[in-house]
Amino acid sequence: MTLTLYSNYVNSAGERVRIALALKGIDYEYVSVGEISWEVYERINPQRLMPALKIGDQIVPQATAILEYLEETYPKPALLPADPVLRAQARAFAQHVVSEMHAIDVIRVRRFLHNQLGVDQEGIDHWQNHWFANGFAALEELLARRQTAWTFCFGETPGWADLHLTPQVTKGIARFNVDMAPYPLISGIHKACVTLPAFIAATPAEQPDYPGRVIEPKLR
Ligand SMILES: N[C@@H](CCC(=O)N[C@@H](CS)C(=O)NCC(=O)O)C(=O)O
Repeated sequence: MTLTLYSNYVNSAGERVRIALALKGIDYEYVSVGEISWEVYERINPQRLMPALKIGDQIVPQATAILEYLEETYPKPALLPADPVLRAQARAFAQHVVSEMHAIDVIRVRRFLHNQLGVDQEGIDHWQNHWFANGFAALEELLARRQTAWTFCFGETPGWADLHLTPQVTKGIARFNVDMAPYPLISGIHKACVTLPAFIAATPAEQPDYPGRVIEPKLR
């Protein structure tokens, strides 16, 4: 089955999928939404969010749904732990990144705050910092309560939770000046992940549409 990933270099939800594809060694075609235009992309993915995966002639939006598909269809190497409780904990950890952090810090939310509700840049920064700190504090505590201090979130090999955590941490440090000092467990796992080939291959700088530096989307 031919797989086509619609994403762009800076798309952190897409980066999760790119890491999974690389960890599983799956071939796919990369299509930059910036290059085909949003008008064209909207016809492909009515949710109008990146990423989306085209499987044959079918489209699947939402990174989590795509990751579930990949895990079910390409089970080796498994990204979720074998133990059912650890699996649930890995999913819960990932869901915290997706729903309680990323969904709140995306550009369309910041644009709405700024353009519709009149929040100034200082207020936007406050919003951003609050949700990054709130999210990372909860994730750090989840890691601290693990029964085993694994190298990665829930095992000795990188998986589901790590591929959610790493792009969020990288983005927090590089683009939002998040101070990671209060989160030593997260920082240790992030450090272990960013040196791995699958994680490097998924970074913004390795994508064909990378313009040489990350260009921050404008609020207005
Ligand atoms: N819940 C979605 C979120 C996708 C999402 O928000 N993607 C961002 C980029 S990281 C996007 O498409 N932003 C375009 C916009 O906000 O207009 C997922 O996990 O796939």
